[in-house]
Formats: sequence, structure tokens, C-alpha cells
Amino acid sequence: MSGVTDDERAWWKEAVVYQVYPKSFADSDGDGVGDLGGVIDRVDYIDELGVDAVWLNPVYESPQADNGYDIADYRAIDDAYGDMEDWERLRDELHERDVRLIMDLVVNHTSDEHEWFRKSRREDGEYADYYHWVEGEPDELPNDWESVFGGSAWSWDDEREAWYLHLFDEKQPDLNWANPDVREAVYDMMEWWLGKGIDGFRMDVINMISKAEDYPDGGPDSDGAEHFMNGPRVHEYVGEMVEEVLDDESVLAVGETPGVSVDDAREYVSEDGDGLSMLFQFEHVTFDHGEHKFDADDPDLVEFKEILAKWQEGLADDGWNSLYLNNHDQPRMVSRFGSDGEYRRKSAKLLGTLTHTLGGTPFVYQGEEIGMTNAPFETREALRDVEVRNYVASAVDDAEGHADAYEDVREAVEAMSRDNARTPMQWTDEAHAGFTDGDPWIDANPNYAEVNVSRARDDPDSVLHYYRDLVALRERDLLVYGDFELLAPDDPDLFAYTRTLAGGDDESTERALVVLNFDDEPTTFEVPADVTVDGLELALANDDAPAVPGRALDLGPWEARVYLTPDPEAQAPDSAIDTER
Ligand code: TEU
Repeated sequence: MSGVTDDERAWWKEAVVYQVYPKSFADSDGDGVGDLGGVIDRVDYIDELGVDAVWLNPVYESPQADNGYDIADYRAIDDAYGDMEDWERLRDELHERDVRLIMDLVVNHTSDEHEWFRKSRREDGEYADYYHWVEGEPDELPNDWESVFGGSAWSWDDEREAWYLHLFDEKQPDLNWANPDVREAVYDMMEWWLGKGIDGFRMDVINMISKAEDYPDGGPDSDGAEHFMNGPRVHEYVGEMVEEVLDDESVLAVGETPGVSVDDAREYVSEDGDGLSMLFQFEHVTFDHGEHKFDADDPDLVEFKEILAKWQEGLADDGWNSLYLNNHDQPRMVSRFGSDGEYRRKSAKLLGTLTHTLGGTPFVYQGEEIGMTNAPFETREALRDVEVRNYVASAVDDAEGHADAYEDVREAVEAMSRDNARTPMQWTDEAHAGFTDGDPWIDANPNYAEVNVSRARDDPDSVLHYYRDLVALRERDLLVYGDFELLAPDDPDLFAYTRTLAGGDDESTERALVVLNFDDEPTTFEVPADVTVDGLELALANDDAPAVPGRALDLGPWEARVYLTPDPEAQAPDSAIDTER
């Protein structure tokens, strides 16, 4: 019997969450845009993966300036995605399969087409103070804060004759959380969705909702972030939100918090913190950034390991980690951290092994489970995302019409653009990867003929079947709650670690050894003397591997192995664990 007490347990700790970006998942009405009908048509596919919950990116009414992260009505489904009936059907189909539904909560900002902003522009009663307005002259910016998407974070509004703040696109004005009416209105909306039976929220840039009073300038070389990242009243607001709306521990509350450190994170998730379930921290997906994300270097494995180990250890006793290597804002993980040519399948499996054998809750981004890769963007016209279009515009247009200036930034765009994550889900080798019968809003990755669900389903050695085994492996408390210890921290190619779960006595202590070769070349891992290999058996590997580990493990390129002590629950599911996949 494992030593985990009921108090420690929570469904969202033992869950694997599948992230659906509806605009690119599946189109059911042929308009070239993914929709709720398309997700409903594929709930069995999601269920077969064995996941426990779906995080649905925004489907609310939106002019789509930032693909739905600019909401015009929080209680309405955007026509392109369907209607509330479709949403309710999706909710029911998922719940019938014991798959929970997590909605995106975007309350740092709204769309400028939201009724609140329309009224605020007109200084209409209580709405006048719903946003961050600064009186002034149209040629005099309030301060030097920069938008995440480039340029100033302020825009002049002719109707109100004042400046308003937008940390993202100018069609995404930031809400003024210092105004208690704003907070109340947000809590009402959250209650409304909880009343509709959702199981939790993923909270968009929730650590950016509090801005420093009087909007002081940022320091030298700063975009002002020190005045709005983890701002002065953020814990008051998040704490209040949890108290008012999220005091039920069975409701998952995962905060997206760019720029947080482990210490910052504890203030949001620890026992005495604000009470969020977990965070999406960004250190392991930004450490390779240079001046900005489009100036990225090749990720260094030693630094990567150091960061992940720090978070594993940092939140081990008080808090909980989310585990992800890509999402709708990041390039495809197999292209960034793996090897998407000859070793695409093996490295996709290896990276999945990493996110499913660390401590925390794994998030699988649509397409990751079939090893989808970054896509070619041959022309700037192929790009869709506001962030990369702004970047290209700033890089190309400043080149005084230098004809093929796009070529100068193409490599960086193809490596780091968010559009890599947003190309259509690859279902079949038919036109547009079987995503739509219409004309897709963004082109499918031309490798869909080879990389697609239908092919993966028919191939027992596919990344898809391996992911099903990974998800099944999470049944072990050891992999969910076990202590983490990094081995060989300075090895430039190997990522190896143990997980240990103390039982009632020594006898029942469970152990795991995970060894991952992040390189195109074979290597040998010498198991440190203080690591016991006795009793360890191969539970999963992405290549032929010895059933029990010796003191030295010879690993092929991008090889991954998971060794576990026998499951005290003993009833290992038949099909789930197959030693060679
Ligand atoms: O992302 C916030 C965020 O940090 C990202 O913008 C990130 O910095 C950037 O993509 C890295 O290049 C959230 C949503 O996930 C994103 O899709 C939205 O664009 C953004 O907030 C604004 O709502």
C-alpha cells in the first residue's frame, strides 16, 4: 500500500490533461476553422488516450484579434465555434467518459469590443473605471511600458480622449482589478461557468492583473514588467478570487504565470499561499531566449535539467508542478527539444517520457501524442499569429523594403513562432490533413501525409500507442507523488533521475529510475553507486532494452527507459504496460 495519505491526494494531481486548441483541432462545418462539433466528433479519440481532463482554449465570442484571447462576451460561444448547445453537448460527452472539462479564464484583459470597454470609453457610469485610463496628450505616452506583442503598451482613444493600457494587443485592453466592481463581475462570470458544470479554470496571465499605482516608468532596459508582473496587490486579488469562487478543492485552478520564480510560485500555490492548484511557469521554455524569443539559441541540456530539477525540488513539499514542454504559445517540442528528422518518433516518445515521469501534472498539447513538428512558413503571408506578424513587420519593414528581408528572419520564425503549434491537427493523409473539407484558416504542415492519427493508430510502434502507455503508467502513485532526485547533472547528453515513494516500511518503498539520451549519438550511463538497481524492472522503453538494469546502461540515440519496482497494487493492467514500444 503506498504511503500517500488521502489529504495529499487530489484528482488533478493524478490526472493527465489534454489541451485542445479548438481553432486548429477539427472543423465539422467545412468553414476551414476548427469548432466544438469537431471536438465532439473526436471525444473517443481523446478518451482512448486515457486522459482525465481536457483544457479547452478560449471559444467565447471574440473578434479573434488574438485567436480568442480577446473576449467580447464571456457567456457566449463564438459563432465560428458553434453555440452554447454545442458546448453543453461537448461537456456531457466528456463527462460521460469521466473526462473533466477545464475552461480558459481570460480576465487580465477583455476585447475592446466587449460591452464593458464600449461603456468605459463613454465613461458610462460604473464602467468608467473598469480599465486603466490615463488622461494626457495624444503625443505623450503615460510611460515606457511595452506590449508583449511589441510596441507601446498604451493606445490613445479618441472617444474617451485618454490613453488606455494593453499589455498585449491594442484590441485587448487590461481590466482595472483595483476596481472591486470589476472583480465582482469576474467572480459572477466564473460562478456562472462553474454552475454549468465545468471542473476548473486555466487562468490566463493571472500574475499580471495588478499594476503599480501611478504607472511608474520601467527601469533601464526594462519593458516595465517589474511594475505589472506579480504586481503589488496580485496576491490580494488571487486570494480573494479563490476565497470567493474556488474554495472547493475539487475545482482545478491552474494559473498561467510568466516570469515567476520558485519562490514567487509558492505564494500562489503553497499551503499558506493564495490557494491555486498549480501554475504554468515559463523558465524551461524561455531559458533559450536571447534578447527576445525570436533570438533563441539551441537549448542546453545541463541548464534545462537544472531548471526542471529546481522546480521539482522547490515545490516538492509545498505546492504542485504542471508538466509541459509545448502548448499553443510554444513551438512544437519535438522540433525544439527533440530531433524532428530521423529521430522524430524516438525523441517524441523520449520527451513524453520526461513529462510523464516527473512529479506534477502532465499536460499533453494536441498533436504532441503523434509527434507533430514545427512547420515551414515560406512567406510572411503564411503567418497568422499577431505576435509573429508584429515581429516580422518590425524586422522587415524597418529594412526599407529590402526585398527578401523575410528570409533574414524566416529561420527564427520557423523555430519559435506560435503558429507552429496552431497548424491543423493531422488526422489523415487526405487534403488539409483531414482537418477540414473547406479552406483551412492556416495551412497544414506538409508532413501530414506521414504524420497523422490514422497512420499512428494502425502502427503499434507509433508515438500515439506509446503515449497511451505513458498515460497508463501514471496510475502508479510512485510517478505522481514520489520524491525526485536528479542524477548526472553535468552530463551534456543524458537526463537521468530517480523517483522514490516511501511506503509504510523499507520493504514497501517504491523506486523508479528514468534514463533519457537527448542525443543523436549512443552513450553509456553509469548508475551512481548510491542508486539501488535491485528490484527494478523495465516498465516502458522506446527501444529494445534489457528487462532489468545493470550498473551501466548502453543507450542508443534518443533512447528512453523507465525502470520501476513492482507495483504494490500488483494488478498491472494487461494491455497498458508493454515493455517494448
Ligand atoms: O499567454 C501569455 C504569454 O505569456 C504569452 O503571450 C507568451 O509570452 C508569448 O506567447 C511567448 O511568446 C497567454 C495566452 O496563452 C496567449 O495565447 C495569449 O496571446 C496571451 O496570454 C494574451 O491573452
